[in-house]
Amino acid sequence: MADDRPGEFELIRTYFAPLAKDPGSLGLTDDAAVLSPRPGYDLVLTKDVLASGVHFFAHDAPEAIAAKALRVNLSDLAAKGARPRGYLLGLALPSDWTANWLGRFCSGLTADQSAYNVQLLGGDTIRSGSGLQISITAIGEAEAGKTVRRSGANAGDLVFVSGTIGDAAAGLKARLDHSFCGNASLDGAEERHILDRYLLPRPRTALSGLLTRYATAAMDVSDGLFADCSHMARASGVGFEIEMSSVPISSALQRMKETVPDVFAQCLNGGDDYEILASVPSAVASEFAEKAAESGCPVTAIGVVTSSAGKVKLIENGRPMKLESGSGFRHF
Ligand code: TPS
Repeated sequence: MADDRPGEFELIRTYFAPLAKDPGSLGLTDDAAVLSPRPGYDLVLTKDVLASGVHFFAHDAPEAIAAKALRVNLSDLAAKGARPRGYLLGLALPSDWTANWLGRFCSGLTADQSAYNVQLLGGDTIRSGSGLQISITAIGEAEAGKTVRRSGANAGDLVFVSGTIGDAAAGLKARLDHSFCGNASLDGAEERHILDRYLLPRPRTALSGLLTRYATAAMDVSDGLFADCSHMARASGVGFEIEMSSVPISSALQRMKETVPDVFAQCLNGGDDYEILASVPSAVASEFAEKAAESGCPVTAIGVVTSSAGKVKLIENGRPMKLESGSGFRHF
């Protein structure tokens, strides 16, 4: 069979060079990109590696796979209070890749580049020994010294989360079990909502400036809400007390709560949410929430920071609930 797929250099010229308009990318013609941070700004760097079967399914739409790979990185930048500037792309293609697949993957990147105002700065493409793998390094900038860490939460701060929690984990369950939506009595719109939340995270870039202004600590929720609360509590040397009934959920999750309560509980800590978890001093908490709502990314107070180091206490109907140990997503 004739192989009409482009070779490595033609592939860069045809597919990737049109994505690299930032002069620092040198048109993808050199060994490296060159980036000057603006005076008074820090560069903020983050990388996520995604693999088929681990973060997405091999037969998912190439546009959506591209968008997810970029967006999970933009979510990390937002959580640190940084604005995105560009990204590096490492792509390991399975041996049966097609020009059509790559074209669609690149149109997914093109759409998100204009939606989030970023450009491809450089990268590398190889043939994978196994399935598709994508590694993106996103580069952002934040006013010097103003990035938000996981480690700054203080006792008395309020704990906030953006958007709604659990939809993506429910979407993953629906992908794995075709009777899932029927069993949970979800209607068509609710089903589309959870499937969409699984495949297409919405990085909360609009919150980055508010986090640098108001938050004492922040991170994005990717491993599971309570697992990530534990990560932030430990990093800050404080405890969290979370009121379960305050955790914001969509109407799809509300229905799951009524129809399949055990599965609902698992979804709350299932991960893939890409929402922002932040601690904010109580004196400025309502101002933060008002400004977040104005920015189009509403936030909800779900609890308080306590002085019991590393402990996350979940409260339901006034009673403490046990947090399963080892809960949340782990690769190893
Ligand atoms: C096919 N999942 C994978 S990685 C991760 C989660 C919740 C945590 C965040 O990733 N199976 C498939 N797709 C998925 N998204 C999952 C399982 C769930 P990382 O720790 O790499 O940043």
